[in-house]
Amino acid sequence: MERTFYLMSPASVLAAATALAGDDTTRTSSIFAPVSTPADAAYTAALLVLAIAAAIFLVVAGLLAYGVVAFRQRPGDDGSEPPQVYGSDQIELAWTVIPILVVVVLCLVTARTVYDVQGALKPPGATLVTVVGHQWWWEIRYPELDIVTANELHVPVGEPTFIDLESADVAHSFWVPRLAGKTDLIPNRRNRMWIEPREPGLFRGQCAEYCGTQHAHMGLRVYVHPRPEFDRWVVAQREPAVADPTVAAGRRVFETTACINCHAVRGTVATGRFGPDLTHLMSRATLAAGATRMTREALHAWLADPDHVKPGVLMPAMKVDAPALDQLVSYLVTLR
Ligand code: HEC
Ligand SMILES: [Cu+2]
Repeated sequence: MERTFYLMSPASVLAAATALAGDDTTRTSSIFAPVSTPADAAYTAALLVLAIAAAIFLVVAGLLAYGVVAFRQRPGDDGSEPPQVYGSDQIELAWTVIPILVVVVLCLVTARTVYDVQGALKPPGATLVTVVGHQWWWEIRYPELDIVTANELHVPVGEPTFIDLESADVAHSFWVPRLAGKTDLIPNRRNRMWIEPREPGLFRGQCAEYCGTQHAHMGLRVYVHPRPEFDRWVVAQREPAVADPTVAAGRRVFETTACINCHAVRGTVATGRFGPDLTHLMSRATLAAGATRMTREALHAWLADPDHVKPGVLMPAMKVDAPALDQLVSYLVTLR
């Protein structure tokens, strides 16, 4: 996994992607399997539009097929023009009024769905999250819970979570197909959306607005938990970073390297915000917005040369020498 994808054969890319997807593939990201209120509304509207379009297609294609077969050229035709119909009020009214009715119905259904989804008021007690899009990762903050994490959003099941969307650089788009429609993250603007998942589990999302070379590796994972499990996650995330004395050497490397200008680890001198918060790094299943799994080896490869894992990435290779790199990785893996 520490190779760049485009140096690999299609078969090995597929193998790598399957390995990375792993257990997650049991839950697809199909828009046809909604599990959250806004996604349900969009799904219902989409089904109605599809049904109307299918009905129109069948009528038009059926008439066409009938015309082709019934009025085909036959032996003995005299080659003269068939009777021409001009200025039939009935026919012209029919092909004007029916499409207008169809369009009006589609407009009303769409307007209603948009109103239901966007007009929903935040009920008291809803979980609040701010998601900030970065090239190419997601900053996730829970303003009321004092939690900062990245790329993996945790929410309670059966309750609404309201999400404020912002961008630190270019336009991105937040899309978790089974939970809600897409909403853009625009610089200098705050968009809002919400989800209300009714099933626990892991739901995968992806940035849906091209935002630069690593747009495809701007994956998002939403973990939906039963309330008690979510509360336990919150308690763990609010803890300051583990301070394990056996990895003090690695911590020293971290704190004396430019890492701290870009990364924060709560309770240390590291307060940077350009890159993901590392306080509970190892609580995440994936590294670099889903580019690889979060393992010691992956971390090692990442720190040795992030560009090799995610070409074009905005984290520089820090050129830490080999012994210090080992110490640094040993420190990072204690950040649970
Ligand atoms: C110039 C700013 C910058 C510096 C310096 C920097 N990083 Fe990063 N780092 C980033 C950015 C940006 C990302 C997110 C990359 C992405 O996913 O596209 C990142 C990602 C990471 C990640 C993955 C986090 C996750 O949850 O996926 C780790 C771990 C990490 N950096 C550790 C370090 C360490 C250790 C150092 C010092 C040796 C360091 N970084 C130096 C900007 C920086
Ligand atoms: Cu993108």
